[in-house]
Amino acid sequence: MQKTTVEILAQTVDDAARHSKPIPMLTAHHPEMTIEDAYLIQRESIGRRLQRGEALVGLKMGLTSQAKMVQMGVHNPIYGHLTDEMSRNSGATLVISEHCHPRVEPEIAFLLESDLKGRVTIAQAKAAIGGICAALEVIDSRFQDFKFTLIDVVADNASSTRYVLGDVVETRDLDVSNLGMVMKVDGEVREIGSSAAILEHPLKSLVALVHMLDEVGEGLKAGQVILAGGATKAIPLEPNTQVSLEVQNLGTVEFFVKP
Ligand code: OOG
Ligand code: MG
Repeated sequence: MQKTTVEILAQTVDDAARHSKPIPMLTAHHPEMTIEDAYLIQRESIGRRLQRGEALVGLKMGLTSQAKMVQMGVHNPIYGHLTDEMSRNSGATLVISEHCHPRVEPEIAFLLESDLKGRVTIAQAKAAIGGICAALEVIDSRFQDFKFTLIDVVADNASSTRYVLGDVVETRDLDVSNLGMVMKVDGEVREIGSSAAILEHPLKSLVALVHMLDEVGEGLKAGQVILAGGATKAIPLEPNTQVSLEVQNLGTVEFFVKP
C-alpha cells in the first residue's frame, strides 16, 4: 500500500474518532490491505494524535480472550496504542456522545518499571512490572454497527477510546494467573470472569505484545501502562449508570456514564 494511501486512511479513522461518526470498513474499498498496512495506518493515526499534543503512555492487547474473540468474530490477538487523552481516573464521568457506540470490558493493567524488548520470557516480563491494577477499558469501534475484520480493527487502533485504572498494587510478586473479576452496572452483576481468560495468563499477553513489537523492531518502555485485554465480552455503556469492576487482590475501579 502506498504511503499516501496509508496517510489518507489514517486521517479517515482519526476523523471518525474525533467526530464520533462511524464509517464503513476500510477493507470494503481496499481489499488489498494487509495486516502490516493496518499497523502502519494505526501508527500514522497515533502520529496525528501526537501532533495535536497527546502523549503516548502505553499499549493495549486486544482479542486475547475466547469471550472477546467469539463476540467479535475475530480470532487473533492484536495491539493498540494508548495516549494520555484516553486515560481517566477512577470515579470519573464518561460521556457517551463523545464516542460512536462505546462498550466497556474488565481488564488488568501492568505498569512497567523497566524497558522490555526482544524475545522475552514470562519471568523477564514479570520482573519488568512495577505495579498492577484493576482496569476498565472503554472500546469504541469507528466502524458502523461495531463490525470489523481483523485488518480493519487494527487500522482503527484496536477500538481504543478510554481506559480507567484502579489503585496501583505495587507488588510484582502477586500471582495474577487466576484472579476473580466481577463487573457491575449500578451494583448489579453483569459479567463474571477470571484473569485466566486473558491468553490463559495475563503475563502471556504481555509477552505476546513484546514479541509482536519486536517483529517491527520496537519494544515497551519503563513507565508505560499495558492493558492485557478484556476477560469477558464487552457491554454497551448505558446513560446515567455507574460501572464498577472488582478484581481479587487488586480492589475496585469505577466510572459514571452520562449521555
Ligand atoms: C477490539 C478491541 C478488543 C480487548 O480487550 O479484547 C479489546 C474490539 O473488540 O473492538 O480491547
Ligand atoms: Mg480491551
